[in-house]
Amino acid sequence: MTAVLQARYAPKIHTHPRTSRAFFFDRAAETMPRGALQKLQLRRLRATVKEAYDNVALHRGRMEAAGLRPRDVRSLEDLRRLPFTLKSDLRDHYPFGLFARPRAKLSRLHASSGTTGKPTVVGYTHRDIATWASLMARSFACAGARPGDVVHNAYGYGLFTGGLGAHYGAERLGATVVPMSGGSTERQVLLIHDFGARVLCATPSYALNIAEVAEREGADLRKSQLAIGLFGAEPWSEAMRREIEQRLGLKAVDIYGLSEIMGPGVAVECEAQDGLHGWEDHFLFEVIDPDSGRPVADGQAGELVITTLTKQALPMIRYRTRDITRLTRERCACGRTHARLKRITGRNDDMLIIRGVNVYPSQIEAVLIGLEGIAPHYQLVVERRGSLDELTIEVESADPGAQERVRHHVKSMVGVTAAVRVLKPGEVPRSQGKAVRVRDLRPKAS
Ligand code: DLL
Repeated sequence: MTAVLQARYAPKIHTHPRTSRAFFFDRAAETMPRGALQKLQLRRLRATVKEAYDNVALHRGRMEAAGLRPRDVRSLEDLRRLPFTLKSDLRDHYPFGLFARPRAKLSRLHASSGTTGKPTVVGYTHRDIATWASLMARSFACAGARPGDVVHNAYGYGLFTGGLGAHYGAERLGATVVPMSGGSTERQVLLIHDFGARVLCATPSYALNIAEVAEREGADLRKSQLAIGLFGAEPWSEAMRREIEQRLGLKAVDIYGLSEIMGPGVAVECEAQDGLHGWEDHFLFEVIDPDSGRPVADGQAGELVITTLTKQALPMIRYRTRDITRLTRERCACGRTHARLKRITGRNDDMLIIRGVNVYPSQIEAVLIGLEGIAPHYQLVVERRGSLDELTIEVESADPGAQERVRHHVKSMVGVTAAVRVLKPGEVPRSQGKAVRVRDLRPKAS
């Protein structure tokens, strides 16, 4: 970040609006010097590996097959000798097979449906829930939320971790939570306004939906108390961030997490908005080459792999997230010492290969949002013609020249040739949670 930007952000970053004191939820943990952090990580890693080995047949079997015992983990580098865990392992041991604690000792279950087969089920002990709440509280504070704020929580409540994860975290911070969930968008607009929400929690696509409904209703949320949006659960682009910031009049902060590891609050941006701090006292982050499985250098893109350090019910050893990101350990302007993940551009399995060109939906999104007169709602339709995959981009516009403009800009900026279907305003389905960006009509492999 340039000195000018640092100067602009510095006074705001950690200053409590009412006390003008630097504000961290857990200053000692968040600013822990690297040496102390690594010591803590190693102690916790050894305990986690032992728990997993002693209590989960899959982990014990995999380690034995690799000729490893828990006591062989003597340094943080030894992490690389441990076998990976995959999403399919959770499915194959459905529902509770990877739990390290008896089901009766758990206080909660969550699940995600996914597109194929059985859901992935995750469990939490009482302590896991408390840890999650404090990591979410830390994440809220890192994003700029403060005790006493009204937090309007539009993440879905239920088996999805977004709603309850944000809810417990906001309460733990000392905020006043409005447990809205998704849907009833007109009502959301009214309550954001009337209850004086300072913080909005939603998926970025739903935040945009809220903005659109507010504009239609003639409610100017830019004049409301809203100051911070905590947006995540799906990939989104820098262009989308600017669009939401402008239309809702808030600072849009990126938050990342996944149910297999915990839920929201695994990593979050600080007010510098320059990468997401991954909470390294609770998780180990690696970025690997998805083909070879070998770690890539800091700054290089690859698949994020996470090991939990404090989870009791569902310890995860080298979980392959399929999410693509880059890791940086450079010092951050905010003073936190924890490594940062760069914006998660998409998932390995969301990547489309169109005539040999790798395309992530977020790349197309960035182009569409930059175009005048094209609404920021879109879907990508993938079909198979002969042996080739074809891409059609569905957008909304009232401009007769939209089709050619979109085709041209996508070709020149993403490098892919796509057909474009222009729909009337309002015709692309709106999201109330995670947006469906891709309609894959290719025949399924049997
Ligand atoms: O989406 C947890 C969450 C809730 C995160 C609310 C943030 C806010 P799952 O439903 O298990 O959990 O989906 C996890 O969503 O592996 C990523 O592919 C994607 N994802 C989550 N956050 C981001 C983000 C929740 N900030 C999967 N940017 C992950 C890009 C994200 N993708």
